[in-house]
Amino acid sequence: MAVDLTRPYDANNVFAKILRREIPVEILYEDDFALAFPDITPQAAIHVLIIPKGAYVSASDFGASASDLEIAGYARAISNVATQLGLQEAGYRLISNAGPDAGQEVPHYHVHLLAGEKLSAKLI
Ligand code: IU
Repeated sequence: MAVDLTRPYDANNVFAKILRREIPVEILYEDDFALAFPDITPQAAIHVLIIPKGAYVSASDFGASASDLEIAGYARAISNVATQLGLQEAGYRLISNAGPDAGQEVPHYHVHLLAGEKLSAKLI
């Protein structure tokens, strides 16, 4: 079911459980602000989810409520993941779905990093 952006953060969502280490994942990157792990249903040769450690439902919630330090730290983490994956030259795509029209499924803010092949279906 698509995420309802009017609802408060649900601490039982799957990414919150991953952050609490209640669900195991292959951790590709971690720092004080973010955690990155492979998407369970990859849509590209490389498909990594990068999530902030704070409890935010969407990009809107994050942008409105996170501290400047968290926002800067998360942006830095995304850059670090791309660098760590060796994608500076080949490039990558970042996508974040927010709410029903975008089809957001997990109510913890996340960015999808897609890479490793020529990506099709360019929407913008
Ligand atoms: P969305 O932007 O909320 O639609 O993306 C959620 C993603 O989380 C989606 O690509 C799922 O494959 C992915 N995912 C996951 O990696 N592990 C899980 O346990 C669950 C979803 I549930």
